[in-house]
Amino acid sequence: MGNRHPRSNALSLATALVLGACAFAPAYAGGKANLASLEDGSRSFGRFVVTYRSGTAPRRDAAALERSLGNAASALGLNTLQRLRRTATGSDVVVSPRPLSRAEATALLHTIAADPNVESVENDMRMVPYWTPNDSRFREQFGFGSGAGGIRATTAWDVARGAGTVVAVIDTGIASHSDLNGNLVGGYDFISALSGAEAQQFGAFFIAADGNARDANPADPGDWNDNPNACRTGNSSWHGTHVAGTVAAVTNNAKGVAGTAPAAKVVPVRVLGRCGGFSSDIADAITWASGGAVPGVPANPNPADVINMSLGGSAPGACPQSYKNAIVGAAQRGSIVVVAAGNDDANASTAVNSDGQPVGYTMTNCGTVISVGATTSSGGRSSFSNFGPGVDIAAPGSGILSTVNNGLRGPTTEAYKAYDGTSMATPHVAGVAALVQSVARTPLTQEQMRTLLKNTARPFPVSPGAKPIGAGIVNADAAVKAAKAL
Ligand SMILES: [Ca+2]
Ligand SMILES: [Ca+2]
Ligand SMILES: [Ca+2]
Repeated sequence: MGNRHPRSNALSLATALVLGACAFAPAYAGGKANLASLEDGSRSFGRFVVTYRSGTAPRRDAAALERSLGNAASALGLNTLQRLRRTATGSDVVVSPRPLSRAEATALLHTIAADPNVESVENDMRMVPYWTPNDSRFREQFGFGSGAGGIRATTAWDVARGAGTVVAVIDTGIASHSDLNGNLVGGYDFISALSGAEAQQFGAFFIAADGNARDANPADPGDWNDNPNACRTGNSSWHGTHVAGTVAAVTNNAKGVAGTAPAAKVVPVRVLGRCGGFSSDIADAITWASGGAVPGVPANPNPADVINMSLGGSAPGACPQSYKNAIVGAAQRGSIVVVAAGNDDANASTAVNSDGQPVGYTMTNCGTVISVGATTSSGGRSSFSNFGPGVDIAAPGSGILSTVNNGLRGPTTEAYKAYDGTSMATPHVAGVAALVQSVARTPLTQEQMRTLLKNTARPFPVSPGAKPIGAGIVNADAAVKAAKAL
């Protein structure tokens, strides 16, 4: 029943065109040529649907059809137009021997339509799925939607899902989670042993908490601390598992959450343990994640297209030279480095250190990185988000639901929890960068990516006022479409 009305409309339109044919030949041809069918987002065309009038020779007879197509082809300088098959309703699907530009396709439609036997001809339009993942808690993930605070991922996913890309998450490691494990590949644990007086006071593996120094297993043993002499006490955070889930949780599995780049793979790189982690370990992790050589560590078989660093200094401080060097190397190897602006409601570019020097925050002050501020579900600046001229772009960072573990110390059962932080905003942008790289004809450089993400960002629905957090909220849909058009 659903097809009846459109079909009868099409038939009466065809009848009207046939009646007008003799007096107005050019208009007749143009009317039969459905030029609007070229507006399907394609950049080149090669597949068309021709419908010959019922009872005509090309409709009845393959040889006549071949002659008709051959005439049209030679008029345009093409060798041939090949008929693929006839549809159930009697139209013929034909293909050109090479991709045609829009102008060529337009000419072809006009030429074919000029044959009086032709009832209609159109581009075999490319349809796309309006894909919304079926994950049971997807409705709670405002960050992916098209509301005031959303990054428009739901529409971007009709164009790109990050297939073929790798995102390294340099963080606390990873807890096993059935809504994440399927998208993990490789990984490494870069947390070194303590030495000297620290080792004597706390134990050599106090930070590592997994009983050894660097090793090939990036599993997160928990980063709880109950020693107030070491750092603030608290339960395990499962921070890396949360961040990784926002990048690429297993999506459309009717369970839990979706990820920003559902078809990307995540390499978990462990650098943060109990009370944090050393810059020297983190610098090596950046080098390794991007495919560079680190002495004593096997090469990363999955070099990162994008590196997510939801970490930074706990107070203003100059960027360590080891980071700058590692980041320059990572960029040269083609990894896009995305970092968190920080959660101190401070200027990430000019905040002063204990000596009164305006040094800003590490990682924002580390050169070519893309720095991410946080926004709420209504698109306003999250009250904790660092800000300033070094912050490039913003993404959802308040109330972000993702994968974690229930363990207060070591891992127990898997769970989902909502966290706040620029740490949660950053993987949205890293995920969008993966979406972009998955459709770009040539992978974008760090600077090209920054420019594209900023140019396509959505203006803030709520102005951040005197605390700027970049060009706008990252717009996955606009970014992937711009990348495809490059
Ligand atoms: Ca270890
Ligand atoms: Ca380990
Ligand atoms: Ca899921």
